[in-house]
Amino acid sequence: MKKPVPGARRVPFDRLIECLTGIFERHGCSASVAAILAENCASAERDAAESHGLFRMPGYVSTLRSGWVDGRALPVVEDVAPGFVRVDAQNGFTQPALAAGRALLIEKVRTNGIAIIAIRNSHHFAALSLDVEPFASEGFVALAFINSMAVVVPHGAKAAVFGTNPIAFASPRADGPPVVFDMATSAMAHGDVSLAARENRPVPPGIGVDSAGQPTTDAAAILGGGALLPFGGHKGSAIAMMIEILCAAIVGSRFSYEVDWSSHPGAKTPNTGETIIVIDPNRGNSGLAPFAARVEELIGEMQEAGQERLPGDRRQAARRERLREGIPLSPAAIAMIEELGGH
Ligand code: NDP
Ligand code: PYC
Repeated sequence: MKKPVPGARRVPFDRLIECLTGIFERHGCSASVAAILAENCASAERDAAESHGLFRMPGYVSTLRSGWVDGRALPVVEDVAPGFVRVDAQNGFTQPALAAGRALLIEKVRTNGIAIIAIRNSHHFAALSLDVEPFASEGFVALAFINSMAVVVPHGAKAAVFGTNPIAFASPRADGPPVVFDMATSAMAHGDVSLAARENRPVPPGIGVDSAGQPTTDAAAILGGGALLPFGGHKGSAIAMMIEILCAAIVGSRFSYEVDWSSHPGAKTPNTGETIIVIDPNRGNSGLAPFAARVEELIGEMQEAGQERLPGDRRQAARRERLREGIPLSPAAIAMIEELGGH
């Protein structure tokens, strides 16, 4: 785990949520939207998801100020088929839209064994793991996708078309918290490239290209006219394409390349879509062993084979430590919070 920055102050998780709620409300969110976003952002910070916690607060605020997103939007939930919930976020944030559709989604999963929620006209600026983990805590398997903004060049192409389009997956297991993975389908998340640029650090080779399409390790060149590459060459590129289809085409959202901030200076959040597939694993039980026990067997085998770190382990360890000791806030983070009107 990263060492806390010298001079960092620890604040309790609930206190951080309270402070961020105030910032969101002060910048035009309704009380309910502010509460959801604040908990989401503080949870990312609690889990040491550095590129999608407090780092995102200035972007949220400049986007709200720009008028690009509606912080008071009331999502519209539609029951479109036995296994299909559609939510129009009405140009608001994705998390309140997911909260609005969640009860109907769970009811459908319990009835059918599987259901999908497809959210459109929505802004997601956060860590996707937080959207899937609660389903696994209730005993379901969940798979989520978001498309973002065109910063990723398809394999072999010359211009950015795809977003950084993350996938997150969560499954219950018998002897521990849900096993979760959460990953951008770009070779690096845009947020991590931005952190590297801010700290004047190079990124590893294979992450991106400059404005002439040449490979570069200069984070600023990738952000300033260059682009990111998909992870895993043609394979990651195909998955990024699938996510565009699942998040945009399936529900009438924008593709990443259709996001256009030019009329709203300061806007940073993509207005696209999120799709989540939720499965009741007990419906598929073959009788071999309960689902969560089978997952535990698989994890045991992976560990026996030498995998010491599972996906999600780092976040869980950070969560345990930060809930106990408080969330470390660097002097720069404290200054940023104060500048945004937080106290
Ligand atoms: P990482 O590459 O850091 O990690 C991807 C996954 O692999 C995580 O589940 C991680 O677990 C796991 N992992 C990392 N290293 C190891 C290892 N050595 N052994 C086993 N497992 C490992 O994530 P990304 O940089 O791709 O994504 C960062 C965040 O950016 C995500 O939360 C994502 O949702 C977010 N994002 C959001 C977007 C949006 O539109 N809102 C767009 C793109 C990204 P662990 O988490 O425990 O480290
Ligand atoms: O880090 O790639 C990213 C990202 C895009 C939108 C929100 N986060």
